[in-house]
Amino acid sequence: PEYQYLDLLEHLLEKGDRRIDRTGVGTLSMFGTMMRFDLSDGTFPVYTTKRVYWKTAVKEMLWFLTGQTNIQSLLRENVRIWTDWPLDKYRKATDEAISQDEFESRILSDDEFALKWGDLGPVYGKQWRHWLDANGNEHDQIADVIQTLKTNPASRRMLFHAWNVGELDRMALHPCHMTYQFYASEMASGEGSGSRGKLSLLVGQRSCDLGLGNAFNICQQAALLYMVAQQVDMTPGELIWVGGDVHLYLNHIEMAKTLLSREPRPFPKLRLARRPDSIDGYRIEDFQVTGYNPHPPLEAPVAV
Ligand code: THF
Repeated sequence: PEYQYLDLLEHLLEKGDRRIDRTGVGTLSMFGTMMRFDLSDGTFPVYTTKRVYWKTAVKEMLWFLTGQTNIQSLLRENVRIWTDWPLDKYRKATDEAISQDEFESRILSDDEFALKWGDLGPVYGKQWRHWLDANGNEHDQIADVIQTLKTNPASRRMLFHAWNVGELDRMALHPCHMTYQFYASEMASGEGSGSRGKLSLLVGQRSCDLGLGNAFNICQQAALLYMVAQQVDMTPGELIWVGGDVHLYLNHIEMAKTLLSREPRPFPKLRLARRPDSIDGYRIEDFQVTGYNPHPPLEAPVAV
């Protein structure tokens, strides 16, 4: 279960540093934390003390992997978690009192409108798949990591990064989860078993909304590890998550207390139904999750 997560919440409630953040909402904050999740037995770390919409989170990860940055393709999958930022920008630019529903249906039905108002700038997908270097060459960091895992898995350079300094000012939001570093172990003991070893993933996240985003981040990063491990014929090892500024928004405090009052339950299991030919071939239907029995959902506002 999610005891590491609940411990962080408890620590923030008791000892968090209270400050006003960029969004003006205010947070309780701490600096420098780690959580480790062992995925080697098929565990899928979806928190249970409230219902987590893990399909939405995995769809967001699949969207990152497509390299796209426009919310139109997310909305086509009925994922609405990124709408607030373009919507906020649109309202400020036009002074139009447009509802979220209305804005989303315009993005979906009007390609020209989507092009103008739906793009988040060079965020995750762009940097992961199309990082543009000073010579004008594009780099597919995901393909490079997978290639290295296949050919030189003892490498200490298997990582991809989203913090492209020169493009930060054009992003709707600076990347929160930034570095994804892979590590392969037990490469010899896998001989004969069909597995080339055990694959672990360390994620470095500079800023973490513990009440809302973290539940999404952890399960989508686990999903990524399952996909990459499958592509390189390894078995999933550990997901190690390192947080910089880890915070609880002040308007999530009641929710946090409710989460802490609930008894966590065992994590569900994940099985990939299919082995696509490449990392680009995964669909949401491939993620077969069993044994997810969460407490009821809790709603919390997102700070924009
Ligand atoms: N900004 C803030 N303040 N918090 C974040 O978690 C966050 N993200 C992304 C970018 N900026 C952020 C956006 N990701 C939800 C989940 C993830 C988000 C944004 C919003 C959310 O509202 N979740 C609800 C309902 C989900 C649904 O409707 O399907 C939930 O109850 O979990 C962190 O990467």
